[in-house]
Amino acid sequence: MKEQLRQLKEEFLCLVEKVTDPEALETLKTEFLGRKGKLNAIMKEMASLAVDERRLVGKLANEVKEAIEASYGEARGKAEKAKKAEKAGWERIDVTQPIIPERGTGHLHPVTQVQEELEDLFTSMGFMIADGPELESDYFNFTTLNIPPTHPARDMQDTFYIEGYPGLVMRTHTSPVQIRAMRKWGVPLRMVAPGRCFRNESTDPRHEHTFHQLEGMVIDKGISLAHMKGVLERVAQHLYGKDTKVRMRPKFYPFVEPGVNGEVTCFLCKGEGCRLCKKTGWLEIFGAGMVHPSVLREGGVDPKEYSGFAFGFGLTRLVMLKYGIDDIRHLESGDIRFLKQF
Ligand code: FA5
Repeated sequence: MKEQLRQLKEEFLCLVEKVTDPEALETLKTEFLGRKGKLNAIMKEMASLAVDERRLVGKLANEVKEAIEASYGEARGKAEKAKKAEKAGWERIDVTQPIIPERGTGHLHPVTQVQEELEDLFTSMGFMIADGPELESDYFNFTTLNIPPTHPARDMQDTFYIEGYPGLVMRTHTSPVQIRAMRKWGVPLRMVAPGRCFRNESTDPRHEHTFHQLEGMVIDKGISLAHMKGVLERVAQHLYGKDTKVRMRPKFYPFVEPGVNGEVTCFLCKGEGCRLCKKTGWLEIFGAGMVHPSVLREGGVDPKEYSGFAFGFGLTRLVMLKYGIDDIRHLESGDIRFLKQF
């Protein structure tokens, strides 16, 4: 009888796998566990067993019943879900189905392509890749970066606010990852953090409400502006060729001191002056500077012992320059005719 019970269980487990219709599953269960079902038919023979043997067989029968019920429950859940999805017209994905040739395969967005290229370059220089939330706290986005609530620098980066959550903003830059990274990994630190940013501003060919930046930060003992220039030159030459020069001019950012505006020689006219660089011979591609002591303190780092630099590339701007895209708005448009070109 024990063998019969084991076989009964195996038989059910085998059959249940093949049934996908909820009603058919119910019928199968009744066939095995119903009043006139297979399990009861076996149990009827139990009366002829000795008391001890009957106890053992009874226990096994219960286990078999529980196993059958459990696998029935699981199969029924799956079947009902599939039926519901079918009713709602959800797409069934058959991963073995060959692609439709005329649609072709997709590819990475140009911003992602340039982002991955830069991630490779930075990891080869010993940088780690960090990440931070797009919905950021006002505190990390501004206050910890030396931009207190009443600071006029907040006007330059108006953003989107979330109704009912006054402490949260869509991050206006990737710089809050500086603080998050220092607090999480401590020093020495070498990281880059690419990501999406948001600003509430009128859009034009060079400005979008949604765009990408690539933040970078290096903190260690004895780090100077010369290290910063070396790293940024390496990036510029990687992007635009060996002859590219980097020019840094003072610019105010509350979270660095000194702060600079970084430009590279125009790759189109090689510094001669053209339409792309507005006849200046230079293209602006990043903001950077030596990390302000109070920002280091916010990150839990002692500014007497450590120094560092940080930079923020306009990643979307780099993509535009690399591919000669004349209007930033194409990049977030989702227009497949545009994206197919890259
Ligand atoms: C910043 O956002 C600073 N966080 C950069 C920084 C990091 C400075 C670390 C010092 C140290 P800024 O607002 O200048 O700086 O923006 C940096 C780059 O982001 C710009 O050069 C530009 O390429 C890009 N950018 C800014 N606003 C927009 C926008 N609305 N659309 C597209 N790109 C933008």
